[in-house]
Amino acid sequence: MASAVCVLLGETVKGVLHFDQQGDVINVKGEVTGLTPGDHGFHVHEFGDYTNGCMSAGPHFNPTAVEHGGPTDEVRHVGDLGNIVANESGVATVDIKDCLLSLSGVNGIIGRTVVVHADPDDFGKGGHELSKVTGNAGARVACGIIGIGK
Ligand SMILES: [Cu+2]
Ligand SMILES: [Zn+2]
Repeated sequence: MASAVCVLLGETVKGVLHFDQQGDVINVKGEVTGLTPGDHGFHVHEFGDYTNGCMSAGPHFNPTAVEHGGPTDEVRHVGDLGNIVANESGVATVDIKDCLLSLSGVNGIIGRTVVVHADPDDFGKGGHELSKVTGNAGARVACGIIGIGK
């Protein structure tokens, strides 16, 4: 299995993401539209469950039970992909390389959910009570379940 795909759907926020794995590196590429300009928290959450919308996706995917962090931090959730940045038109071009996520094994993300948030992820450093849990990234403005790609 070398690729996965995710269609993000929210009230106004939409997007498509492609995941391609080469060895230990996953490249996440795509475009998200309908955002407010600026940074938006971007994570893989634990469950591929949409029964109650994006809330059913549960917490950040965190198989090692550690604190929340930024994507380049040593201590981080597997699902912590940082922020995507929307331009003045509300469009974020996503091109992220990550070595912790995987398409299989204990860090496997197939069947889990990508969530885009209303606010920036503070990478655990914001001093808010939620910083070390979620990066205090606010509401879930779009999400989509990660499926096996062609
Ligand atoms: Cu999230
Ligand atoms: Zn996290």
